[in-house]
Amino acid sequence: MIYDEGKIISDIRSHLGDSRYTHSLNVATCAKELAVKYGGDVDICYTAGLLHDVLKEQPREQALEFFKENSIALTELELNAQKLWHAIAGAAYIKKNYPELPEAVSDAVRYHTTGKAAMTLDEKILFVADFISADRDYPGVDEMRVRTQKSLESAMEEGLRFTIWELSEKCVPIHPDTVDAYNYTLLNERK
Ligand code: DGI
Ligand code: FE
Ligand code: FE
Repeated sequence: MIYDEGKIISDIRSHLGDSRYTHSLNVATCAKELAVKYGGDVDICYTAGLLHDVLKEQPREQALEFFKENSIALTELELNAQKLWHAIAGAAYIKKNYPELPEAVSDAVRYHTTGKAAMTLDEKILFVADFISADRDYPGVDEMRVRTQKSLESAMEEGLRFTIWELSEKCVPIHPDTVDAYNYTLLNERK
């Protein structure tokens, strides 16, 4: 890998507990495999996989402070959806602490939770790898793995449907990027 893997791994190790650290390594490995299969950028996908959840365990007050310091304005929905914060903060953290990395890495991290319309290949790869990494064992993960072998878009469509369904069941607000991502796959990427 062309980036400083040792620095990145010690950085995520210091930010994350054991299971989320293992998850990050698994997502990176999976993203690398998908990059090989689908012609994505192996280094970008692997690096984004390592870093994608780097700020997932940041305490609430610290995250709010980070947004303030970096002049990041959250929408009302985002302020009320703490699960989305680590993608927004994580992307800004990467830009700040790893200026040597291509923007494609922070972009993939930025959209790994919600998705968005018209994602790049590397963004899709991270999004799907996060659903099917070796540590995932939710009901339906096998179907997601089968779909991933068929096409990334088929897996994205199913993943987004699952997320929207689950959030609706729990009366949790759905981010516009999540809805846009779902509609875009249905309207433009159905094969
Ligand atoms: O960080 P991970 O757990 O590996 O996975 P992730 O970054 O995909 O986060 C999943 C969580 O994010 C899950 O609890 C659902 C939540 N989420 C995903 N899309 C949306 C969302 N939450 C809200 N409120 N709105 C969304 O559109
Ligand atoms: Fe995440
Ligand atoms: Fe993750």
